Amino acid sequence: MDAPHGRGIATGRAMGLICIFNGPNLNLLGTREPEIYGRDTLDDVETLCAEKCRELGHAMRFMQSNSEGDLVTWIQEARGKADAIVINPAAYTHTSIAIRDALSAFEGPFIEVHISNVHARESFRHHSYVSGIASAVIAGCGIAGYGYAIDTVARLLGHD
Ligand code: CA2
Repeated sequence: MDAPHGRGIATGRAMGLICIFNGPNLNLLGTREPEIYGRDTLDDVETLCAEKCRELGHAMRFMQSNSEGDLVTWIQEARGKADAIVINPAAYTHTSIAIRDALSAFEGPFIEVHISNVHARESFRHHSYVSGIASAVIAGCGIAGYGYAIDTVARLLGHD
């Protein structure tokens, strides 16, 4: 239900910005490996996130890149602007100290999301460079995990 009891800008409450960052190959979502990632596309993920942010009265920035440097730059740019980050670093989860270092410099909470249950897959997906500094980690819930992450961010920010 939409803003029946004081949610969002209609009531004059300041909207916090949530940045949602997606790593390499997530632009292919819905085109291959539906048994692992489902049939939803990245556009569907963006729509889900936009609806959840609107419901909770947050502004949203949703981005995807196949480049590690883009992700590092966007995380740096979120400093002082975003209230929280939701990130699916995709394969960089398992390789990137640079993304971990950028996230450690972000002052707000961040949540790591994986569509699949990485722990039930190949052993190289069991280690994450970012989980140890994340406020929460969500894996194996499909694209619904992004919505759970936004709910969790709103609770952590005291905006739920
Ligand atoms: O489960 C997740 O969300 C992952 O972050 C997805 C990454 C994978 O490397 C991580 O281990 C777990 C892969 C994203 C690529 O997604 C594709 C989707 C369809 C076709 C090809 C790739």
